[in-house]
Amino acid sequence: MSIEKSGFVAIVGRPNVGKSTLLNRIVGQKIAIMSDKAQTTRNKIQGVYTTDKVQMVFIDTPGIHKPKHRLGDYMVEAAYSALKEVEVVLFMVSADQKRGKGDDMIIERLRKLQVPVYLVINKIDKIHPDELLLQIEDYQKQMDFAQVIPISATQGNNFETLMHELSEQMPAGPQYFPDDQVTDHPEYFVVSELIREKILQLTRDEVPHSVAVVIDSMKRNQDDKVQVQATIVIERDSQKGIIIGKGGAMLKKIGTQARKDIEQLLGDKVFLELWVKVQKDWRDKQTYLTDYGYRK
Ligand code: GDP
Ligand code: K
Ligand code: MG
Repeated sequence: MSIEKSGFVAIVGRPNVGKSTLLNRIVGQKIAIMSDKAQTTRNKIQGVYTTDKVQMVFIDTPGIHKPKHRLGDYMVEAAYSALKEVEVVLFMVSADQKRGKGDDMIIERLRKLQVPVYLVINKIDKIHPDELLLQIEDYQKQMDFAQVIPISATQGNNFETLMHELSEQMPAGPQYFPDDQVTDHPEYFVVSELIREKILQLTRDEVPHSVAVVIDSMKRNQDDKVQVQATIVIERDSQKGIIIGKGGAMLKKIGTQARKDIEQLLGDKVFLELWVKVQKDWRDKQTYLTDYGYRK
């Protein structure tokens, strides 16, 4: 058998509804390795699901609910425009939470889409079936969903149904990724920009705009914490002291503030490690970074 159908599925929903948990179930393993392959889209490919007949590429759109930082508006627009190009959008909500402002904000945008939107009500293990019916009724009043699928991402209820319905929705298409590839990450550059922004804000005019931040690695741990290692590259030794600060105070401040923004961006806890390096030819590296496809 070979792949006959393929397509993209976007998962949207406010934080903690269970998007990562579902993705982990989809890829059948904890996402621990992120490749450094370039991506042109601003939305991270979170998981690839491959059977003998169909390949579905799941993208997470973390920018949707967090338009707070400098790249915010751009991220939100990019996230929503990406939704036009997928085969299905999964709008995920949590069965044990009432519809809130965050949900309404997303629904408002989803209503304008031409692509089918599935309402995925997660965490049904936490509630009584009567409550579930009320939830479904409430959401169906907000917009027309192509499907309503209640699931439990942790227990696995209805998971097969969801995968089956999605597979049915996929058009004829090629295999985009090799069988064994489950994830890919394009967000290096935005993460490096967030760190660079903090350096410029906190050191003011003492460090020139030519400072570069290179992401050495980005890995997701077993507990879903994202581990980021980055190097701040400067051109002169004199700048090193400014960035590190007295007893490392400045570097710590940069790290703390950047970490908070990165957490907002990714929607997960982040462990950030920063190094400082003097290197006169860092511009080569910056060229390398633009290869990641990020364009403001
Ligand atoms: P995300 O922010 O949307 O990616 O949400 P996560 O996948 O990180 O899940 C947030 C929390 O909800 C975690 O503690 C999960 O273990 C929990 N969770 C996710 N799915 C379910 C579910 O189906 N049932 C229950 N009881 N908890 C769940
Ligand atoms: K989370
Ligand atoms: Mg998550």
